[in-house]
Amino acid sequence: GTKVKAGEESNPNARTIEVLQAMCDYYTRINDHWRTTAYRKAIATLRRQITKITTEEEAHRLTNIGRRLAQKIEEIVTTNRLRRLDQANSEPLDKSLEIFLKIYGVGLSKATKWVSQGYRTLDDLLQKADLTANQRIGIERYDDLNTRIPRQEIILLGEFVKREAAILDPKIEILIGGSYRRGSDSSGDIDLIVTKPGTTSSAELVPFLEALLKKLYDKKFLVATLAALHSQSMGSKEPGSKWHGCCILPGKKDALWRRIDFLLVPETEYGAALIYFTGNDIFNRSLRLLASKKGMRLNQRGLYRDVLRGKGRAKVTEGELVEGRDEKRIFELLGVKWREPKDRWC
Ligand code: DCP
Ligand code: MG
Ligand code: MN
Repeated sequence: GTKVKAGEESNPNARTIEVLQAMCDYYTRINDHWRTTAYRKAIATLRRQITKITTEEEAHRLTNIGRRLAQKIEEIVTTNRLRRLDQANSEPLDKSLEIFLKIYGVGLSKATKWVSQGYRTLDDLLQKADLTANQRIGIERYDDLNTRIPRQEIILLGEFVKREAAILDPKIEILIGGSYRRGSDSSGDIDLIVTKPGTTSSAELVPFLEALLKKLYDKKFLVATLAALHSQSMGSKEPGSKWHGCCILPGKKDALWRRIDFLLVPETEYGAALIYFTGNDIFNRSLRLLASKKGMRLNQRGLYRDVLRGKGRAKVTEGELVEGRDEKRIFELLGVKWREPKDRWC
């Protein structure tokens, strides 16, 4: 996003960051994840600089800034603009494509295909296209699902779930992760991490979640399922540990449909899962890379050591679990200073 950190104006690279951010926003809009990530990383690096970076060479010496980005940085500093950005702004992305790309769960290939088939509006899709159940939900609830959720509503939604969960099983613990845990004042969805003391596998939590989901449907809190608990569509290594769907705040007038995710986590993996589900995604990637450089492996289940790696860091053996339970301990073992969730947005 276009988040501006306090004190950004005083950063010596403020103008460069501003232009790169606009370029990053453009790549986000056209769903170019690879370039979006490259720009986000470069911006994160620039934010940490205490001097103004003025040349390609200087920029290229910094972490996460490749040759082409370094050239762009020099161009911005010398001309105060970026030709590539001017060009992006003057070639408005095909309007239909832009609309289709904002349908929940729709990527560039699907959106492009629909445009090439002659569809131009959401109505065209509803009436003529061959849609999956999820695509239909994404279109019918297009405005709702493209509206960010205010922090106060996240709190209310979370309280609703926690209340029902406590009635079913008072030992269950539910924490709101994702951007909410990082302190965002609005979120794209609500991410709930479910655990229980004494559990060692997420399978032990499945009966509870099934009962909870049923109750939440009965209470008209849940309104749609996008990825069921037992679907393997999400490529999860442990099927049956997550659920994705939509919910509304019961009793609220004109309540919008909101995206809601549940993640089941045994106590033994809670710390690693917290790190993963708190994010953000870039922060997670950098921690994982660091672990791999230290001969370890971090995933959403734990930190492992003695991982044998072959060519290109490809994993050969699983390694031995060092820590899964304790979030702070994982930072320590990685040799990283503890970062509060609010400081984990890049
Ligand atoms: N995550 C990740 N890599 C991904 C997707 C997710 O590491 N490709 C992790 C980090 C995210 C967390 O899962 O913070 C939750 O995913 P969300 O997509 O819900 O992202 P956020 O909660 O961070 O942001 P938003 O406000 O858009 O929901
Ligand atoms: Mg989220
Ligand atoms: Mn989510």
